[in-house]
Amino acid sequence: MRSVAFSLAALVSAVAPALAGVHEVWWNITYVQDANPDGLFPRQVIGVNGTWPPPPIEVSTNDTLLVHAFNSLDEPMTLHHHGMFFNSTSWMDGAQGVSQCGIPPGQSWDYHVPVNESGQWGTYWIHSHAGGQYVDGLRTSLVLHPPKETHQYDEEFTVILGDWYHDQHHDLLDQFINVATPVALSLSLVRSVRLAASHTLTYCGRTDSALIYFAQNGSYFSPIDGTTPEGGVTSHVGFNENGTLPFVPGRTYRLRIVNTSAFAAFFFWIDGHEMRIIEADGTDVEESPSDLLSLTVAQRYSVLVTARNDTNANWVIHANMDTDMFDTVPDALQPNITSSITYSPDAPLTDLGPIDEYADVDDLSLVPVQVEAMPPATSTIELEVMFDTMQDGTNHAMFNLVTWNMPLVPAVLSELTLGENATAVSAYGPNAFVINHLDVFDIVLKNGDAGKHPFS
Ligand SMILES: [Cu+2]
Repeated sequence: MRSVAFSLAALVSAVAPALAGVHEVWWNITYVQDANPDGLFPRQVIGVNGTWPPPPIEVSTNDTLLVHAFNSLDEPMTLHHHGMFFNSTSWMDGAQGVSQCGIPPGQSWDYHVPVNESGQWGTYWIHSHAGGQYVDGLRTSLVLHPPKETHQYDEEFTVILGDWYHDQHHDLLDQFINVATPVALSLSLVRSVRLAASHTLTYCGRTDSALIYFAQNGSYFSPIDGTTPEGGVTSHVGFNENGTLPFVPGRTYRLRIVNTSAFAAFFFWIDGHEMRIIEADGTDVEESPSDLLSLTVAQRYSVLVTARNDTNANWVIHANMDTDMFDTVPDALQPNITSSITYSPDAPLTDLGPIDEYADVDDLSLVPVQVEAMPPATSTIELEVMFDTMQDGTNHAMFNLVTWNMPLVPAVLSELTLGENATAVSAYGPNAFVINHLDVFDIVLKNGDAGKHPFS
């Protein structure tokens, strides 16, 4: 028995390294001209290797992900792998000024994402975490495939949602922080909140339009045959009504829906089809029927959708922005966008129109497949969110009446170099919190503003 156990152990250790691979991508972060995904306005965006949208990434959980990022922009940039754990390598987390300095123009940085060690799978996304670069387009989906999925389905699609702006993010920010801009007006333009803890969000309250598009196996879906989108450099991808998901009767599909917005929450539903939620933000959950999904910024849900038995009609997919979040809804803004499910290219499109009432997903009622008891918290951090005018007349968002300024030395680098002073809270500027390793703490967020706000 003993020798069998030993030889098995030897076999496992000999085999395991060979199973793990490295999923490598080379990303040259570039400005891309003439992107016109909504067909309304060609603009410069931030893309990858001269293309937009940036390539969607799908990785096996046997592998690590290695992103070789080269910065061809004229300002520092970073990449943040949203939702991924970087246990003991937090300098790979990509938050400029918090976990790293931005990659300088003309320089490169390799992001090692330990997919095979983090114990995570499911639906994530990647975005710039420097200034508002992701508002300018530096964002894409990241799907992690375990060797065996919890739920059964025949095929899967990634559904990417996002608000869309015709102005560059620098112009949006300038309008907001301008001393001449009265606070009420400026707040309707851009809201920038930087969470000192780990994340930066740029809230842009003046979106111009919205996008929905699809990916599978690391590629985007082309426009429907016969359509000629006003796409410019983005005309190879089917956006909104120019895109469609092909369905075959009898099959069950997994849709991985990601909200990559800067600001807008979406309501999502499919005419003539029911959805069953099976994943929330990387956690598999027991099947939970849902007519309507609500996704705030950065949220992801996977749903199972079983195809209809008939091919007599195609059906509209709805993605409506939650306009309650906007201070004003400009006349030109169409907050409700559509795409479709196609059974037959010749069948008519069925659009059941608006729904009576929006409702949020009751996410607290979702049941994880692997239930883990929540450990008791040993401390509480209270953060009150406010937007107000500073003494110099500029408008800022703030936690507990203190706005965030990017430190010269990112917090993680201070932590790694300060030795025994690393736990001195004063080393990290205002609104910093020092907690003990493996402590569990609650964050209580209080929204002191009149508008709704997402946090991630
Ligand atoms: Cu994020």
